[in-house]
Amino acid sequence: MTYENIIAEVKGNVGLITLNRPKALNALCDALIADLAAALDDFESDESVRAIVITGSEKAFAAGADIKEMIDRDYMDVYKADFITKGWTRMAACRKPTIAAVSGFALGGGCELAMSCDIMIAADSAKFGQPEITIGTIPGAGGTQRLTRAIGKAKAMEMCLTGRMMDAEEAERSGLVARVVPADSLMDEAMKLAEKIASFSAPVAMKVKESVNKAFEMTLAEGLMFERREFHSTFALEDRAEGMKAFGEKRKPEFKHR
Ligand code: CO8
Repeated sequence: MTYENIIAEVKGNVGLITLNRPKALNALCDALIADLAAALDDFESDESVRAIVITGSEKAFAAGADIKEMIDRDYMDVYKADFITKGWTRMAACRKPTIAAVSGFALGGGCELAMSCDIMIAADSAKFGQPEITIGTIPGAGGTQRLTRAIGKAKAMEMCLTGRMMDAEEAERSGLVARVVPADSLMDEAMKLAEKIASFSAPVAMKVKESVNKAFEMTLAEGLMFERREFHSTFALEDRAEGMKAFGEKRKPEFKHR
């Protein structure tokens, strides 16, 4: 499938989405968000895809929602259309593991999109920020929520209240990104990570993702119970039987993703 604002391709068992509006630093216009949602639908229904990487260009992962598209909208426009809810929540709703490979600017909605992914890997050139306050608005796709959970109140407040950008090294130190790598090896490292995840049982990886995400939604007792039930449920999988059998036989497991 070809899209106007992104490039979507399957490489081995990894679905790769490259945001592709270079002239606007990958600003997330409505059409791009629709393309992204459609590509994710495709990847979710493609059984060969077991992990998804989303990236931008060297200069910008994405410089935010498209400001030019928003300029003339009024309250009733965004309220009636429930602006952001449909397309924007698609990434967070993705059941397969997702990795954001971030180079350059990840600002506003760009930072929020990256934070909707399960793992963020940053090039040493990456810059994160929630600059909405500088244009008279506030984050609308998780900037005040996911950022606060990731890096804590002190830094999240500072970033959202001043629009200050955080570089890659600080982002790693603060817990926003899993790893910082040299810019020229970003895609190699992100694809390697995705391929590693894709080499494991797909339903098990989905259960890991769902369980970790519950930590942000439930009390500890509820989360522990959810985890235990998911753990129990892996005993219904052929891949659990194969994984443990292979360990006993000192060989590599051959997962069937069932
Ligand atoms: N929207 C539209 N166009 C943009 C955006 C954007 N967010 N960012 C950059 N561009 C365009 C510029 O207008 C410029 O276009 P043109 O050449 O036609 O003038 C082109 O991209 C290149 O940009 P610059 O010349 O500004 O490049 P610089 O290297 O000088 O600066 C910056 C790079 C610092 C990233 C700068 O472009 C900038 O500050 N961009 C805006 C960042 C920002 O404020 N982002 C937050 C947007 S609001 C938001 O994301 C709310 C999210 C809410 C949830 C989602 C709801 C949909």
